[in-house]
Amino acid sequence: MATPLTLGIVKPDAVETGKAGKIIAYLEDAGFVLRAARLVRLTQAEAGAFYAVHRERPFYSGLVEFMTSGPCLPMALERADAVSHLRAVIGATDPAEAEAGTIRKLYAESKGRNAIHASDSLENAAREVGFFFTEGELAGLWGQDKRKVTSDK
Ligand code: 3AN
Repeated sequence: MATPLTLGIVKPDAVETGKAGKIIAYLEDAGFVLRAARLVRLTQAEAGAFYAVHRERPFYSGLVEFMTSGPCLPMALERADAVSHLRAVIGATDPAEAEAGTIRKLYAESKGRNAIHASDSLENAAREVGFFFTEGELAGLWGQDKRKVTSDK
């Protein structure tokens, strides 16, 4: 079975406008379990490294500036088919093109300020979860006995 963990980040626009709780509630209702989460203020170096894959894109410097503009909330999220399911529920990059009922349709302002990040592949999910959380945190926050079974909700 595919790894059930993926990385979501409530971006600075959604934290600033008080949407973080609503987004977490949406994700929990969609069957995701919060394995780890932390409010952080990324440095330029951290945001630049996280989005290094977009280094050559015209929006890169604006993206780094935005992601460092305020606190954001990285989350290690567990669910069956976590990567593909999170991509499905966040909706298109541009909220104007996102399907009704998706997180970006509900909470995003624009293509740049689009409320949430989600890993786009299994490989990136592993890298991105590791960018924010240690193995010890992922294993240690939930005792094995308390860990919820991955939901197919
Ligand atoms: P997604 O987040 O939907 O996977 P990507 O990977 O194409 O989208 O882009 C990463 C991030 O870069 C987006 N979440 C968005 O914040 C920003 N971004 C992408 N395209 C643009 C654009 N044309 N103008 C401004 N920001 C953009």
